[in-house]
Amino acid sequence: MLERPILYSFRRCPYAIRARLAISVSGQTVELREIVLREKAPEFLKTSPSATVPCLKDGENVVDESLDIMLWALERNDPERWLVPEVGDTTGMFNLIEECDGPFKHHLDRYKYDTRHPDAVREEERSRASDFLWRLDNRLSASPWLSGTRPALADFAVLPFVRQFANTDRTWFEGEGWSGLLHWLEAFERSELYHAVMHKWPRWSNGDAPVLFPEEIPAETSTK
Ligand SMILES: N[C@@H](CCC(=O)N[C@@H](CS)C(=O)NCC(=O)O)C(=O)O
Repeated sequence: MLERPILYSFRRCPYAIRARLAISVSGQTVELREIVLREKAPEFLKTSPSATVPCLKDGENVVDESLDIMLWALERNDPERWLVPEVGDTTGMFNLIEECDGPFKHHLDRYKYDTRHPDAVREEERSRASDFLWRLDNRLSASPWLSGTRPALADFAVLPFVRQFANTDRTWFEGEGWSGLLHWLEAFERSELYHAVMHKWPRWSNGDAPVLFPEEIPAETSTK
């Protein structure tokens, strides 16, 4: 019997969220194992070389980076054409994602977790992270999504991090005048896709019955 791919995940982790978004839209089904970061399951530690979530095990193949998991899913099936942006090209999307994962994430962590970084000045970190957000807002004032009228890979790779930034101080965020950015984030937070990937899963332990992701829709409701 063909083994189902296993996704080690953590509900609130923005990297894991983006992996789940791509898996969900691609129509792949995986076995989801919810990991508690302060007490990582030994099976997860044996699988993930970096000991970070998300980590996907597909047979003998281990995919340990969230962006690679997105590509793993979308290269199998990309019904909403996330890999084919309406405006620009994939290189442009990867450049934006690199900026998100690099400098933006660096300042986001130092803003959100400033007490863990004794040399960080919260407002300074927030302002540096905001440089990236101003640029996103600029693009999002011209079109509802980063690459035009429909969303693509860059939107879903970046949105979980912008959401984390926004939720650090939502009142401040909403007062910055980023109207394109705010609409973009709100459209994401209202979407069915977002809600489908933010389901609450119980912590996984070896021996538990497999939890499928996306959830199986019971046969009697799926035809309605
Ligand atoms: N580059 C990795 C980073 C993943 C990452 O850092 N995940 C965090 C959770 S949001 C993690 O697992 N940290 C390990 C820990 O807290 O022990 C990826 O894109 O998947």
